[in-house]
Amino acid sequence: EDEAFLAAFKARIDAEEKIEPNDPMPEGYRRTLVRQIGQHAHSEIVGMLPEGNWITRAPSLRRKAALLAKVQDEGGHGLYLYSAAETLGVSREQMTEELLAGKAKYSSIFNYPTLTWADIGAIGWLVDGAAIMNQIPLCRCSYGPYARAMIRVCKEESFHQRQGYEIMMTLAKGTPEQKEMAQDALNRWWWPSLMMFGPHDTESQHGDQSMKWKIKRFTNDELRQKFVDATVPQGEYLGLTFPDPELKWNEERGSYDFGAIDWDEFWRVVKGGGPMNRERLEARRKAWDDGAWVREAALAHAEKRKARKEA
Ligand code: FAQ
Repeated sequence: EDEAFLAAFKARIDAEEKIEPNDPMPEGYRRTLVRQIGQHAHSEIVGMLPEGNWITRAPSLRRKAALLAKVQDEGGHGLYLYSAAETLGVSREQMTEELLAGKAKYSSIFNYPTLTWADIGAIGWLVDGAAIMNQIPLCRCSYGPYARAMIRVCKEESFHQRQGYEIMMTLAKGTPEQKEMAQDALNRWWWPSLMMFGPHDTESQHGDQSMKWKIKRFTNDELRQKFVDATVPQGEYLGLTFPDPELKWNEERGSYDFGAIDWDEFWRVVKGGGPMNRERLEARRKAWDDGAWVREAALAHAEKRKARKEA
């Protein structure tokens, strides 16, 4: 890639032009997007599992209908995202194979178990809340298909976040046992939610380049701080406490200070050692294997039609 090409590409990025699938782009830009969009797609699909675990046990028909719709939305998000990645010349098959081989990641958050109904509330409130904080800026990502996919995804995530907060509100205002369940879920999901934003900026391998390419608009630490600032008052409104003795409003910064994240836990989970990693990948592998006959049949059908047309 010669300097003139790279300078022309940078000028387009600096001018806030959207990059489209057939536009020339540096190989690193393409690779970064395939990695990020592919991992984002995998996260949506794997993210259906922890909540799917509670569909048959939702406490009322209304809760069940809402949860069913939410999990279905996540499947849809995964499909838009795989399609967005495919515009960069990678196939869904390749991406799935990389996931199953442990080469492509998915969000660390989905490797924690959903132990009680309150976890469904905490996931909607915190996990979708964190996802929105991260994804709203992605609506302005320099790559057109990813940015456009994010607009609809963010609208749906905002419904998800509200349904979660409403579950938390109902439990927090319920019996002492229900409030205790809500508190326990917050205790378990708080730190993993902060980890969703990725390593500190100083440790973020891709961060600087992705900011320059305007794939990312804010750094990992900036988004994490915005999330803490938005979420702590919501937790206080619920009458719940956060499992962080160092969490404190900092008047000078106009932000909350918070305690140190356990990065050993983060990397352990990212590298496959979380409580549910093995189960999540097994579920994906089983779905892939069980669907093999559908892929074969679709292919055979397409070939037959093609042969018929040519005859
Ligand atoms: N988990 O250099 P950076 C959802 C990896 S929301 C696992 O900072 P980057 C909705 C990272 O990939 C969740 N791995 O990386 C939903 C890289 O490894 P690599 C999905 C992580 O890309 C809600 C290495 O660490 N959202 O699904 C994590 O600049 C409820 C170094 O990190 C997205 O994917 C992590 N938490 O920044 C569904 C959003 N963090 O790839 C169901 C799009 C970092 O070199 C229920 N992605 N790593 O092998 C992004 O914004 C970025 O990719 C970041 C990471 C911010 C996640």
